[in-house]
Amino acid sequence: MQITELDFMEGFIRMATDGCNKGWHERNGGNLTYRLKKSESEQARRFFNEAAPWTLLGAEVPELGGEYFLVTGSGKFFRNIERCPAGNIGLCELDESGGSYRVLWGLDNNAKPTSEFLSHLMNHAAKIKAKGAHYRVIYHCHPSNIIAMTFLLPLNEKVFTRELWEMITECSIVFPDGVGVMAWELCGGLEIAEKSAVLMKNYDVIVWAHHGIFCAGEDFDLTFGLADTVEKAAEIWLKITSANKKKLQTITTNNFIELAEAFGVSLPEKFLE
Ligand code: 2HA
Ligand code: ZN
Repeated sequence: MQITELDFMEGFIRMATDGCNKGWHERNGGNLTYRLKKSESEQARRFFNEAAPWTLLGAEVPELGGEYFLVTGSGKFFRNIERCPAGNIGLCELDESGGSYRVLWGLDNNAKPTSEFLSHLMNHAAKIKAKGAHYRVIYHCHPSNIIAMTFLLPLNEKVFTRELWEMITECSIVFPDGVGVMAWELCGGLEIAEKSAVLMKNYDVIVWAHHGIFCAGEDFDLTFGLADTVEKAAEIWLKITSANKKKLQTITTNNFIELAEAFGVSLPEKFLE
């Protein structure tokens, strides 16, 4: 058995490949991290390089001390992950302080974790604190239609949430909390990480203007499905907007209230005005 045959590895690689096939990962665009369950790190242990050296993260995320993560590599292309996992992704351990990591498997030839690793860790921590330890995935991708929307609408959560919810009946059930929205921000830095972590308390999806989306989920299916649903809604929005006609009918506030009751989700008041 190879490490890449373990279920969580296959799930990670399949999600990366699916995102790539969707056209969301041009060149080295995007990054993905997964926090392993205890049973999964035990299964993978026999493949670990226990002599791997520690590297400082640049900040501490003490809530995640001692946890294990699968991460995409810095500068690596998602399209190469399936063909060569060990060269493009890695399995990292955080030390007990949450201030250093080491690569126990993968990221061959001295490759590094994504430049957004610290940002992902801060957002894992924010999500766990807000929603619970069942959240394990942080995913960033560059889907065209949602990026296009950020040039055409005011960058505010109410406008984006309502427009997206109205595009497909399932949307308010798939992302009942709505979407967070951030103005353009320099990527790779601490600022975008900190602002995202604040929004992560309330939202599973954050739209980064003129860049992409940053989202969190409990497993690969739910996180990928979330990005897919948001992007499909954005595609419909762009199609109807391009038709240059006003909507003649839509899903109304009363319809959303009916949906919430029927599916047992709670929709924030501020999106129902
Ligand atoms: O990893 O998408 O935002 C490349 C990026 C950074
Ligand atoms: Zn990006």
